[in-house]
Order: sequence, then structure tokens, then C-alpha cells
Amino acid sequence: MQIKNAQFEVSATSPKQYPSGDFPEIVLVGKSNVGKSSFINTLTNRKSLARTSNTPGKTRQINFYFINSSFYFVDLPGYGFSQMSKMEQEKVGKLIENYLIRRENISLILFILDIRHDPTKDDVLMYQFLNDNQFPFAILANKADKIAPTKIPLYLDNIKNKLKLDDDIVILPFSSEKKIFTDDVLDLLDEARFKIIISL
Ligand SMILES: Nc1nc2c(ncn2[C@@H]2O[C@H](COP(=O)(O)OP(=O)(O)O)[C@@H](O)[C@H]2O)c(=O)[nH]1
Ligand SMILES: [Mg+2]
Repeated sequence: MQIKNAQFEVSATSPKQYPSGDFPEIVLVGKSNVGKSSFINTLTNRKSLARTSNTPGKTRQINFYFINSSFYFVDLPGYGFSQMSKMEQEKVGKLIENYLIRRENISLILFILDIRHDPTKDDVLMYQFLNDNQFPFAILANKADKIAPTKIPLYLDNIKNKLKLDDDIVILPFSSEKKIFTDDVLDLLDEARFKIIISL
């Protein structure tokens, strides 16, 4: 797949603002600052289509980007940002959960982790939530540019062990910064869209 055009569509804080229509949605999930928005910019080859930030916890809406006039990238707010008040964290958590549980357009969830770090308690909860509910999802271990290429398998194994990852879950290294491993991810997206097409 080639991404030929991408445009921001809407920033939603409630389901009635979600785009109408039956387009498949590829969803970015992960803690604050892990690289969800950067992922969208990298794949679309646009510097600042999705707003990225050094300050975690900035995004509290669900942002929809329309790609190739055929599917959406959905940038969910990050979870687990400790400087957000308990009430705000809860609000963001509800927004994420509501979207994931109710949205029928979801064709693939890309669950983003930082390859260098052990998954947090919130990451483990998210993994269990996705796995227990049998969502279609894959894990991207982002910021792979920050470690030596030879060490990548070791770090992936660490994540697999810490999450007690089921063998059938796809986990891929990724780097938004260096644009490495993007072909593997594009293959995943192709497969996800294909699934949608045959299920219609
Ligand atoms: N080194 C490196 N930094 C990254 C990568 N992806 C994102 N970042 C940086 O991490 C910070 C947070 O990224 P952002 O996309 O805003 O994270 P979000 O909160 O999950 O949307 C920014 O400063 C990015 O430049 C990556 O693959 N490698
Ligand atoms: Mg973001």
C-alpha cells in the first residue's frame, strides 16, 4: 500500500462527533508520549499532520485522519499520564474504552510501546483488555532507533516476557524517527484492510 493522501478530519470528545460512514479504522493506542502521533506523521510522510509533543498528556480528544479516501487513522489520547488529575485520567480512560468497545469500524489496533522500557501497569492492563476481548491488534515496539540494531530481538523478548504475550500476537520493532521497519507495518495495514473488504 502507498499512502497518497491524508487529511485531518475531526477531533472528537464524544461518539456523535465520530465520522459517519463505514470506512475501516486503524487505531493508535498507547501511553502518553510513546509516539502515536509521530506514527501518523511518519506513515503519511507529513511533518505535522498529527500534533506531536514533548509534553506528555496534551491530547485529550480522539483525532481522526482520513487516508487515501478509504480508511482512517485514529489517534487515541494517551493513558497513564501521572500529572493529569485523577478525574481527568478517568475521563480520558472512559473516552478510550468507550471508543474501543462501541466502535464497529475498527479494523486494526496498533498498540504502541517503547521498545526500551518494561511495559507499565497501564500497558499490561491495556494488553489484557485487548487480548481478553479478542480485538484485532498488533504491538509496535517504537523508538527502536534508540537501541543498537543487534539488541532489538533482546528487547522484544523482554516485552514478550513482561506482558506474557500469547504466541499468536504480532510484535514488530518500529521507529518513527528513523522511518525504519515501515514496510512491515504497511503489510499489516494491507492485511487489515483486506480483512474488512472480505467481511463486508
Ligand atoms: N527517538 C525517537 N523519538 C520518537 C519516536 N517516535 C516519537 N518520538 C518522540 O517522542 C515524543 C512523543 O511523540 P508523540 O508522537 O507526540 O507521542 P504521543 O503522545 O504518543 O502521540 C516526541 O518528542 C517525538 O519526537 C521514535 O521512533 N524515535
Ligand atoms: Mg499524540
